[in-house]
Amino acid sequence: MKTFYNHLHAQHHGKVEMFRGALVPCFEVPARADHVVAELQRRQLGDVLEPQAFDDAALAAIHSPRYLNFLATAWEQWVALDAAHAAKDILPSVWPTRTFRTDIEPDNFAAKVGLYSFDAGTPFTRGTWVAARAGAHCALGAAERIVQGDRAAFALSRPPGHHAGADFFGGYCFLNNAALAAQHLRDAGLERVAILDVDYHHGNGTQAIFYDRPDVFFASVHGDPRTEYPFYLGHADESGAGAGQGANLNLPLPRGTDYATWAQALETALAAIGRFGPDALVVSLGVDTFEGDPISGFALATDDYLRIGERLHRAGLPTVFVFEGGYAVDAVGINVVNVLQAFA
Ligand code: SP5
Ligand code: ZN
Repeated sequence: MKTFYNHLHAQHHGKVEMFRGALVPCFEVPARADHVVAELQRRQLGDVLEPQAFDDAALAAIHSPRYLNFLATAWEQWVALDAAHAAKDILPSVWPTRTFRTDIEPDNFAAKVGLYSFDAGTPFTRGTWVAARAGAHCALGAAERIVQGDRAAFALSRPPGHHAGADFFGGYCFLNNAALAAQHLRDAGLERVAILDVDYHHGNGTQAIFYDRPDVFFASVHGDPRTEYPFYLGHADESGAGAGQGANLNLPLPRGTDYATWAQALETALAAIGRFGPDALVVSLGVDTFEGDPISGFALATDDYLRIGERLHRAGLPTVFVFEGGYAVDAVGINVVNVLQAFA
């Protein structure tokens, strides 16, 4: 299985995120991807390639023009406010909640940051746009391998993507890599694509992007949003809208869930995907379901990731794996590569 990776990911290196009234060091760090690359190479699990550059039009198939323009210019706008800003990251501090307007982009920079974000845990740094774009190209490159007939490919994208919507960032995500991969498959002529999101956190961005579409099925196994981030989406009664009715499946599970229960939800998701009958599968591969994860609450063990990989192989679909969360930095490489190696 080929892996698509770009060293430019390291240019996204946030300093701090807001947590319980304090700024704490970011959990989403460059070392996460470095550990995955090292483990892939240690086990010799196929080539690690830099993706080709894709036109920004590929990003516009998922993200809005004004959001992409914001991402591309945010850092220069920030530094233009005050040269001293170059030493600090951008963090939002004000948001348009219910009753506010979101159709008008404010001139004020802080107001723009809030318009295009949903949490204070996702710093935008000097290198964020370069890294996020390179990560999106990894997802597009991996999807293109499937178009060319490979059984599987891995996008080692960083920053992650599944919390990013058509026009917002948050949850450490800026561009929705899994959505871009799925759309690339559609645009290449595959009629139906399924996305299976196994990250601990609900993929609110991916769900929102495809919620009213019948051609892309979204299934997610995740921590119950009543107690777990991102809180405001991911409930079991969200089944799609309009033409997309029935093409969304959420399987929320309580904090503390172990592999036996988690694996039953995986079966439910795969059965629904089987009924949908996709031409390919995109897996949002977060490994923050790991028992040692510092910000999550499931109890999967390192060997369980081998079983996940075997099970996904038995689903029998051409599969694009896209890296998402997983914050136990020393284990993230082993856990991700367990899935990939067992699949291969
Ligand atoms: C892609 C992804 O996995 N994004 C997750 C974003 C979660 N952000 C909120 C983190 C809350 C941190 N809670 C710290 C608990 C420490 N005990
Ligand atoms: Zn996550």
